[in-house]
Order: sequence, then C-alpha cells, then structure tokens
Amino acid sequence: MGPVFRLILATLLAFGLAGAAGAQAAEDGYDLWLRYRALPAAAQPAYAGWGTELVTDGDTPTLRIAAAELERGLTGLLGRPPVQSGSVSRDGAILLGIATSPKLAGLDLPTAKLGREGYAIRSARIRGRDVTVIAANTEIGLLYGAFRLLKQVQTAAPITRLDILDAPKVKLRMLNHWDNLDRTVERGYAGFSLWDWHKLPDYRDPRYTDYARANASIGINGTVLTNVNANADILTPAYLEKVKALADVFRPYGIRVYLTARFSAPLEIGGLKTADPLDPKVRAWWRAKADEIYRTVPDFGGFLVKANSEGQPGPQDYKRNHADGANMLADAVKPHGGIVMWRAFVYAAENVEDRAKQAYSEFKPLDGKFRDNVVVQVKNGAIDFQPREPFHPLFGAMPKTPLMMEFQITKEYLGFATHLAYLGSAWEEVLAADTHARGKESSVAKVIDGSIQPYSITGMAGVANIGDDRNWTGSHFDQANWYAFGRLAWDPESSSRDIAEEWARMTFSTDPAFVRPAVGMMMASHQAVVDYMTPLGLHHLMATGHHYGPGPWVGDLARPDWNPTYYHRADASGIGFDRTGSGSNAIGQYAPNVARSFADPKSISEDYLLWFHHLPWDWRMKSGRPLWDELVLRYGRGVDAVGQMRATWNRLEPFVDPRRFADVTAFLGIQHKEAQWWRDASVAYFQSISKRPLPAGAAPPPHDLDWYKALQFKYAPGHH
Ligand code: BDP
Repeated sequence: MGPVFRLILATLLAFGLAGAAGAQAAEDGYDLWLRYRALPAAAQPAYAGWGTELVTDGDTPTLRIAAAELERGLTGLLGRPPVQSGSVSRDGAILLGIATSPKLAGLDLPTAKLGREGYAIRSARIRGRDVTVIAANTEIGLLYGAFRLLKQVQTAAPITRLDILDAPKVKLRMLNHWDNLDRTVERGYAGFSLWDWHKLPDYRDPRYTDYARANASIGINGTVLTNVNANADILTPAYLEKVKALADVFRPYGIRVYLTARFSAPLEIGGLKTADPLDPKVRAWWRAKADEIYRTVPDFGGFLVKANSEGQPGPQDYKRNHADGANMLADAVKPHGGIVMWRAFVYAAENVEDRAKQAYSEFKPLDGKFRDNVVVQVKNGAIDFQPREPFHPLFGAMPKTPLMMEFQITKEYLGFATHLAYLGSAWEEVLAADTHARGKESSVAKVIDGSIQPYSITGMAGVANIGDDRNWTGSHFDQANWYAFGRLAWDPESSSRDIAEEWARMTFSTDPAFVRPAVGMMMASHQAVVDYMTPLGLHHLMATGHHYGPGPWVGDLARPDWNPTYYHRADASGIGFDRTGSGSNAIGQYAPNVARSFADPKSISEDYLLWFHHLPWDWRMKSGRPLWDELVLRYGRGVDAVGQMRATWNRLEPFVDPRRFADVTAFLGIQHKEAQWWRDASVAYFQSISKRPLPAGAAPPPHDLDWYKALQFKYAPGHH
C-alpha cells in the first residue's frame, strides 16, 4: 500500500468510520468483540504516544495478518494508524518478532514456557526506545499475542510496564459444527451454515476470513466442519476440494480442519459390502481415503466420529467395540500425523440400564485400549447437554485414555438464540468439579488439561452456535458463549466472570456503569434459565423433536429414555431419579468421595438433588420449605430473574447503540414470556401429579394443563 493511500485510508478510518461509529451509531453485531471502535475521549490520553510504530520482524502470511490486525485495531481504537517500519525508530513502537530473532536479543525471554502457541508481551527498552515487544516461538504465537495486546487497549487496560506471559493449557481447542451439506445446521439457531458448499471451492466468502480472525482472537485452533450425524459425501473428491479451500483460508490463522467420518462410508461411497473395522478391505479403504485427504489438505487434523449412537452406524454393527472402530481410523491417519476424536455420547435403545450410566459402562472397560492418536470426546454430563448436569463420571475414570471435553455452545436446551444464558459460569462449574480421579483432589479441568493423568492429547470441543446470521450467533449475547468457550479452552481454570467482563468491555462499553450490571446479569443468567426450565436437578423435560418448550408430561415415545417422564419420575409420592444404591446406582460410577457427597440428599447441592434422588413431595429442603413448595418457588424465581434482567438492561440504554439495544430488549421480552410459559406449564403438570396446593404467593397457571399440552411447534428451528 502506498503512503498516500495509507494516509487517506487512515484519515477515513479515524474520522470517517471510527468517528461515525461512536457509542451511539447503530451496530449489527457483525464485528463481534473485534469492533475496534474509538476509545472514549477520557481513556485516550493513557495511550498518547504509544503504538505509533509497528515493526514486524519477518514477512509471512501469518505475520502479515498479525500486523494488519494491529493496524486495524489501533487505528480504530486510537484514531491513528501506526507507522509500519523495518526497525524500531521511535518511542511507543510495537515490535512483533520470533523470540530468537536478533532484534529481540538481550530480552531474556522465557521461550521454553511459551511452547508452540504461547506468547510474551513486554515493555522493554530497545535501541534507546520504549518498545512494546510481542514475542513467541512461532508466528501463530505472535498472532495470538497481537490479539492479546489489542485486548489490552480494547478493555482500556494499561499498556505500560507490561509483562504478560501466556500459553494454552490445552492442545486442541475445537469448534464442532453440526453443519449439513444442504446448509441446515443441526440444533443451530443462527440461520444456515456458514459453509456455502455449493459455491465452494471457487467462491470463498470473505466471512470465512472473519470467522478465522474471530477464532484466532480467542485461540481456537481446530474446526470440525460437518455434523456428527455424518454424511459420507464429504469424503468424496468433489467435496474434499471444497474442504481444501476452507483449509487454505484458515491455515494462516492457525486453524486446522477436521471432518466427521461416517462409519459406513466404505459401503456408501466405497462400493464395499461391509464396514467391519477388522476387515482388511475396509482398513485398506480408509487408509487410501486418508492418503487422498492428506494429498488434498496436507495439514488435515483428523476425524470426529459419532458411532453406534442415536442410529449412527458403528463398529458394534459388526460385533466389534468402540476401540476396534477408533483404532482402525487412527491407523489410517497415523502416518500423516492425524488424530481421531471418538465420541463417548452413546446410549442404546435396547439397553435398559439408566441412560446416565451407559457411556461409562461401555468405555471404562476400554481404558488403555485405544491407539495413542485417539482421544475420547466426552460431553460435560452423562445425559445430554441439559441445562445443568453434574460432571460426567468418565472424567474420573479413564487414566490411560486421553479424554477431551465436549460442551454445547449452541443453546439447544437453553432457549435457543432468544434466551440470554451466559454459559461461561455453567462450564466453569463443571471444570471446577472435583473428580477425585486417582484418589486425589483433581478438578475436571486438571483431568482434561493432562496435569493429573499425563495425556498425550488434550482438548476441548464446543458445539458451535455460529450460522450465517449477520451477528453470527443469532443473538448478541450468544457471542459471549463463543468467546467464553475459546477462553476456557485456552485455560480451563480461568474465571468465567473475568471472561464475561472482558467480553462486555470489548463488545459494548468499557464504562464501569455498563460493565458491572451487564456482567452481573450475565453471571446470574444461567441459573435463571435452569430455574424456569429444570430446577433442583430435574432434566430432560423438553418437548419432543425441537427441545424448545416444556414437555414434562411426554411419556409415550418409542424409546423410554427419550421421555421426560423417564427422567423426573414424578408420582403421587414424590419426584426425582433415584441414582443411589437403592436405585440405578449411577453414583457408583464416581470416585468414592464424590459418590458419598452425592449420596446424601441432605448434604448434596440442591442444584443436583433430583438428578440423584427420588424424594417425597414434603421432603424438607435447606430453606425449611417442603420440596413441592420449593420447586414451585424455584420456577417462579427463574421468571423473576428474567424480569430483573430486563430492568437492568433497560438502564443500560445510554451505553449501547440503538440497534443492538433494541435487539437485546426484544429478545429479553421473548425470554420473559417463555420463562413464564415454562413455569406455568411445568407447575400445572407437576401439580396434576403432586395434587398439592400452590405455596402462598404463587399464582396459579392461567391455563389448564391440556392447553399447554396442545401447543405445537412444528416449524421450530432444528425440529426433527
Ligand atoms: C443431542 C441432539 C442431537 C445430536 C446429539 C449428539 O439433540 O441433535 O445429534 O445430541 O450430540 O443433544 O450427537
């Protein structure tokens, strides 16, 4: 870019775009947390004379991206572009360089601690100048460092005396897109798939680049492009060319692509008569397929597999086990450095065992039987992404098998895109839970980051909430869940409150009068949803097919374990699923210390009470109230909490642009209405069973139970 053009562009950015896009100019949410709007005037002086020069040591695609991001960010935030130069020539320069570069000599950087993806940011003196150094062992580390430094300015944090050192604790930080080749998205509430398969590979939508930027800014380094309910067509040559086009866009951002492998692909696209993992022809087919993929995408990451679960094909169709299946695929990708992520989300229709126990029963005996390039991907809880679940017992039970976490970012069971539920706090609760793996104190976070059990592969996956909606995630606040997922995957021990705060500062406003209430609202939001949908450890009470509204009465589905009545077990005497020794004994799958703490209904956290216990309606709760009264009050508490969120949000209008303010306002209105519906329908149903009067002050549902039962939502998103 010529200097004159650069100057014009800078002026435009400073006075045109950035100037016009002050706090009040309408925003559509496309820019996510990378808005780079001008800092408020009061914050600007702290950055005077800083970031005036940008020195990039080297010239590669990734370094160019890092430099361009810094230029874009600083120009927007500070209203002036840095001068690009080949060496430090003035105070306030930013120097981006590989730690071993002669330009960084004498800084004594702790390179060993940075690993392959970490970075250091330091205020230093170089050639007599005050310089901010971003150093890393690799250029991806530098890109991460560039985003980190930008965050410092975006959140209006100090840029003097910096000494930041950060490296990811988890190796694979992955998004799982449940995207189909026809662009529908399984359980997606943000429009259609971003991947425009039909126009690929020739047309590369610029959004792919912005997707990669956003992911790199939070450290995501892998993406599974396709639905776990897989389609073998993605493995055909025409589609692999399309995958290659995406991989080429993502590569300089440090993001590898992965695909879901349909276990029966050898039959469907290979012309074979079997997909038996021990059959030599099948093994040869997968090896050849892997070779072909790697010829097309040399840094292909590997496969994600859902097998023998909810009708998906798998090794058990041939009387083989999960290890046989996973190892066969692992052998195919091994020569190329690929991995297999094999999901533990399995439960079988024929199996009468408590569904919460089935994954453990199948996988625990296979501990140590997987190849070293297999990682077993385990959902956070033993059922299925319910609004709240106790941590999955497998996390404490497979010391010889790398386990990776699977969270659901898309809010299938939490009100879709319209309900505000910040999931950082829910995930933190799971990550902080003590597994007592190997008999010692050890959080789920420490298990999955490999510090308790020395896993060769560590990882965290999030089922993406991204679609082609202009704001990416279907709602402005759902962007926070994408953001929080990336940050927790980087460091599973980080604080969800801190994450919410930095997100709110970058996405809306750094003004404490905005940040404090907004973060408070986010931090209370998950509990609110749990309360109005499934309080006190209840779970799986959603209506059939779409999982949108309440359906606690449903009890007639073909599979018992698809019925809400299977899970809440309410009858005239009480409610809850007995998973203690007198019931299914699912608690026996936890370490003895954990099992003991769950076994006593008096000491267990009431958040998990009815998950593990069937209790009489007049069971005395910690509040002193009978269980029935408490249940009804919890439902009401959830609705009230949404009312409070609305009131809080209304006070925040001065800090938010009109468009996003109106969007969030409308969604909170929907949430309030639907929270009330959830509460009323659930109370009407449970009262028809408990036959007890409502506690004092609780309003009777405005309709009778049949009215709620008759509601149909044939076209709710994601219905199937
Ligand atoms: C369930 C979803 C279903 C997914 C399944 C999975 O309802 O659409 O296919 O999870 O994770 O919660 O495989």
